[in-house]
Amino acid sequence: MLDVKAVRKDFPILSREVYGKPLVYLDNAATSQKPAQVIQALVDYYESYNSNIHRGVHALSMEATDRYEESRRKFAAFIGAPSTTGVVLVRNTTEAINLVAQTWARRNLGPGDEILTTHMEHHSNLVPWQQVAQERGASLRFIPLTHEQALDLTNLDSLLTPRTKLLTLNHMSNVLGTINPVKELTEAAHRAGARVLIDGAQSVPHLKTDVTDLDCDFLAFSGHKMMGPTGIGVLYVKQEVIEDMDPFLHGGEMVLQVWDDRATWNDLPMRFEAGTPNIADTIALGAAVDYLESLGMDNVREHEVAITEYALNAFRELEESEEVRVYGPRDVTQRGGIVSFYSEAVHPHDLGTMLDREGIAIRTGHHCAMPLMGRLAVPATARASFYVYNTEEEVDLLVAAVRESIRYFSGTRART
Ligand code: 7TS
Repeated sequence: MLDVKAVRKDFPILSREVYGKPLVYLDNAATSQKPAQVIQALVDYYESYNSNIHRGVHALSMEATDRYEESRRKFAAFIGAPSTTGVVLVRNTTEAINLVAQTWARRNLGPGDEILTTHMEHHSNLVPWQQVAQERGASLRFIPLTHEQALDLTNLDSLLTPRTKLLTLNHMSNVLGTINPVKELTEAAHRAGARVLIDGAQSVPHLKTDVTDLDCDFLAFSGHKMMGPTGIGVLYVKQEVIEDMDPFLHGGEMVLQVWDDRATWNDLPMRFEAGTPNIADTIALGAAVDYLESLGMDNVREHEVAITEYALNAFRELEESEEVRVYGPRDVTQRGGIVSFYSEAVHPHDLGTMLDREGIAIRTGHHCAMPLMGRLAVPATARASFYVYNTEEEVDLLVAAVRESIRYFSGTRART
């Protein structure tokens, strides 16, 4: 069990006020807050050993190189990767997915081929595939949703065909919180001869992830959603796949030898990391991984299951009076700590603004999932998303403020 009180003390920002009220931060699916240990890792780097890496013979450069590569080893261990060969450091999930689209997919997709994805993807795991499909004459197919917004796998056999070259899907939806059965889907996709990309942006920060067990070919995730800084993310690629991939950006760092008219590539995974990398943030993400490991990912999950269950119960009365619709599976073992909801009485943006005045930070909008909004038949939703430092008291404040906003806007409407 997490000692949430103690955890909260590690996050300096949680003691600030917003409009004179204690901050209630419920926008963790957008980005998480950072513990002092991560902030200190950034300060230590810039104060004590800031220098460029991999090429230097001086002490600072060697120290920075060691710490940078140590972080890469931490990321590999955190996701159960067999080695660091397939652990490519990028800016974020979006860049990781685009890297796969620009390299592996452009080379391996041709006319008539299919990319299978789902109706609950973030734009980052949809638009790159639209682009590649257009360029290569391939097409996109979609796994539809059930009425509880889980994946409807009834017709999987007809969706996964010999033409399917890639299955790409999120492990956890950023709108619905739905946890998708990625291991079973990976097995099915491999049987059909397709490669599998898992968008782990929402899952890696919250669920113990083991790429060896999942057997996926690619896994993408962002450091900033798992207590690390912005600007650093990871693309994991299975060894047999990365060995057959061409570099995407060309220049320094990614080459071994260069002549006037040609060059050879550096070892893996460096050949995918052209130019000076994001040294400070990589090292600080290493500190974030240490922090998460010290909490224990099983404890992280246990806390989030409990708080999500509490939140779903707290919303029940508003649901029963049909003032609020809550999306995603009812079974908390099938979902993460993301609760999207919608009220006919108040536009999500107005709701978000009202909650903000109470110091409560939630996200409102389409959450970069416009096609999904269309399927839910709403213009936008309000979304609360939890992490290790959130408490039941904060959920109570959220639900009370939502109730109050609905009353206020219903009253306004009645008066006009
Ligand atoms: N995939 C999923 C499932 C996401 O939730 C996000 C970000 C991304 C990809 C892109 O991550 P990035 O780090 O490259 O931007 N999701 C959100 C969100 O839900 N609100 O703000 C960002």
